[in-house]
Amino acid sequence: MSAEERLLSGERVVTTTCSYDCGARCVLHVRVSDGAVTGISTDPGAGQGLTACARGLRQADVAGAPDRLRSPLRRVGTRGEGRFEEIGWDEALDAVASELKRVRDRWGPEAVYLAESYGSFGSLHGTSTTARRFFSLLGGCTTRWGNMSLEGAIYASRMTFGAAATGATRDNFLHSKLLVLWGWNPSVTRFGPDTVDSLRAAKKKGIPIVVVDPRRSPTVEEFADQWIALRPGTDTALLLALAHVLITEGLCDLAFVERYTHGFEAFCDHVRGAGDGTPKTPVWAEGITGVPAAVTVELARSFAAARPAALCTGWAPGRSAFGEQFHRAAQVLSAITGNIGVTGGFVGGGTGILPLGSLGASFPVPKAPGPLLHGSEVYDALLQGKAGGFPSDLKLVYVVGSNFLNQFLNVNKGVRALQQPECIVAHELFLTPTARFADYVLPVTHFLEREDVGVPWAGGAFRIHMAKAVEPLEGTRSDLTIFAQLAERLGVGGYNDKPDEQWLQEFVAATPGMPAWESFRVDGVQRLSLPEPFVPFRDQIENPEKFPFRTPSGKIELYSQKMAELNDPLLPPLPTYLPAWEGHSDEGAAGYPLQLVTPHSKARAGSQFYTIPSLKKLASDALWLSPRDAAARGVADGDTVRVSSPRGELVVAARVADGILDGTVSLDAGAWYTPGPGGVDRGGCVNVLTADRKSPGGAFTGSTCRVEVERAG
Ligand SMILES: Nc1nc2c(c(=O)[nH]1)N[C@H]1C(S)=C(S)[C@@H](COP(=O)(O)OP(=O)(O)OC[C@H]3O[C@@H](n4cnc5c(=O)[nH]c(N)nc54)[C@H](O)[C@@H]3O)O[C@H]1N2
Ligand SMILES: Nc1nc2c(c(=O)[nH]1)N[C@H]1C(S)=C(S)[C@@H](COP(=O)(O)OP(=O)(O)OC[C@H]3O[C@@H](n4cnc5c(=O)[nH]c(N)nc54)[C@H](O)[C@@H]3O)O[C@H]1N2
Ligand SMILES: [Mo]
Repeated sequence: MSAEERLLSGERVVTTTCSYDCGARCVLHVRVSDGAVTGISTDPGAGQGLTACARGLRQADVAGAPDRLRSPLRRVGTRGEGRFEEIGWDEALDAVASELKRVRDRWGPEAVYLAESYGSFGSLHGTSTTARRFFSLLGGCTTRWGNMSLEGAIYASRMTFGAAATGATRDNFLHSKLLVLWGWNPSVTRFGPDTVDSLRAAKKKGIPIVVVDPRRSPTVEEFADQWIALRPGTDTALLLALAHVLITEGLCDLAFVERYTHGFEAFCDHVRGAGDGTPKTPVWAEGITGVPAAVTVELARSFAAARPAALCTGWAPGRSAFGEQFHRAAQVLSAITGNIGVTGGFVGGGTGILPLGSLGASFPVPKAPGPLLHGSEVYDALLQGKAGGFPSDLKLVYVVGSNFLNQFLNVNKGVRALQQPECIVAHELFLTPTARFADYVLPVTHFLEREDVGVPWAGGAFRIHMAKAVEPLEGTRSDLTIFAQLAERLGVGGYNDKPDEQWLQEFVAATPGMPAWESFRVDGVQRLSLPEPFVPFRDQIENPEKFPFRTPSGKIELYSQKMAELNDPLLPPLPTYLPAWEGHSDEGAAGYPLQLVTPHSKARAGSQFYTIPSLKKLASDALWLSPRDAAARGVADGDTVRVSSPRGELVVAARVADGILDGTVSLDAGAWYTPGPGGVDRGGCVNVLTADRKSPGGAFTGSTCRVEVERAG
């Protein structure tokens, strides 16, 4: 259709972006006619580097899905059974307000556990911010600490650099002489929409790329000149062995070390084995990681020779038992080779903080008092309460933008724990495995039905205006509206006293680098033009007297003084390989010989879109099994297999192929828990297998799990 024909037919095109917790944030052009979405496209030209993926292009299927919730629901069956009756909004809001009041009056605000997450990342309609603001104004509640994605990276970044945010813009890749993508799969798991484009440009330029991953991932297929396969959870051993080569062969950047780092001597002693009598040699690491010593020596030499070189860490290796050690070791390796704060280097760790601000101005959250639980403690806290040493007896669970039963560790314990509270409320678009356990489900709007500002979380120097494409689906309300209406019922003032547009206008005005609201709204996309790639800690390196690192020594802490003060053998001051529970060498897990990794899916954002047929057919929800491990179990490609751990069992199809290390299996996270006979999950939800145990530094341990596999039936 030509532009003229469009105009005549009354069709308009608006710009928006997905607001999910996906690393990308891409341009969507939404065609709307007669109040309905008629198509979605993206714009590889004008929006260079912001090209949407299949998930974005199919959002009309999500917003218009037949299983989308269209009425408030009240439970009539037993918890989790999934039987509900439809009720009116007034009745639902009255009931939820009265439950909140009852529980708070009787047990105090800390008896409410707010289970919020990032169903929406919008600046105004963010699920975490809208919920936290409500409960703060209400006087507090119990909340969660521990970032499920990258707590290991955050912890390490704070200890090493005194800062949580360490993101760089992606044009930086083009200035590296060597890229090592470590436990990172950006061809699938999106980290800024411009990441893959920049990697493609780097590859075209001839920059060598090494990928370190137990799987031959799509990133290995697309980019790797060399694939180094190591056993999951052994990364720190390999990083220390690389450091051993650098130190013993005199390949460190000593001028950089001298000027900017603290604790080099102690680190060298540690690597040479002064403390425990074990030098961290490539041969030592080979026994742990499975990576041949010669490969380690060669990688160390080429990393040192390539100046600058970028050691780009993903988050899955850090989302594990002792995951903070992985990020500490990677950061130290970058520091001793002088690759911090320079164009073409990389700081393994967190995300964000560009001149536009990290996550941008967003709906303000006043400070709420209240106890904190780590995400891995929530089920024990629900089951045991104060008697078990937890800060409160939880009576009401309030879920906003999270499918935590599916996405937290140890689903079967979660199923038992969710029988405990007196009331569960969920704001949802779909009847997820978590929402099935609610007493009240309140149906919410989709992002195509709201105006907002989209902010990338991984080093993207841009903002996207999210136009409201269509009116909310009948029967749904935004989280903001729901909380405002509950606030009114509970006599809480000031929750939302402005129209959406006024809030957004204020956010934009308060964000440096943004144009006037009206022109942003018309242009749709605001890109920052940066004179050179944005690199974290450039100031600290170029002008160390004026900008010291915010660590006790004012330098990059190879030896962390803060960690030394903890005096905790599981959080040692120097990056250390600590053999993991359910790691490859854990004899206690002998009955479960295979290590499970759980990557994110190309067809989902977390657990979302699992029920959308057009996306489901793009998913590859099969268990990857090496030919040797398959043969040992009599499993052929396509067979149905039973996967078990001490926590639970699931059945799923097997995909037998080269491309995964022997002893390791892989199943994408995010499939929906669908219990069948005997509680065996038929949906393929990995977290029926994982253990609800946190790493000492707070890392979420979804990548740490041992399992056994057998042919089913
Ligand atoms: N398409 C898509 N994109 C997404 C998301 C999504 O659901 N779908 N989710 C977003 C979110 S919330 C996040 S937090 C990020 C997640 O981003 P990441 O945590 O980086 O991604 P994962 O897919 O879990 O894992 C990346 C790679 O690490 C490998 N790996 C696993 N364990 C180990 C290990 O012990 N050592 C090494 N070296 N490698 C290992 C896996 O095989 C995989 O290829 O992605 C974001 N982007
Ligand atoms: N084993 C294992 N487990 C993992 C991971 C792993 O790699 N391995 N990854 C972990 C990571 S990195 C993450 S981030 C977590 C993700 O865990 P969650 O944040 O709980 O995951 P999502 O599946 O994204 O759930 C978001 C929910 O919000 C709903 N939603 C969407 N938009 C809105 C809205 O506007 N309002 C409201 N109220 N709801 C909305 C969606 O329907 C969806 O059910 O999972 C973690 N779990
Ligand atoms: Mo995440």
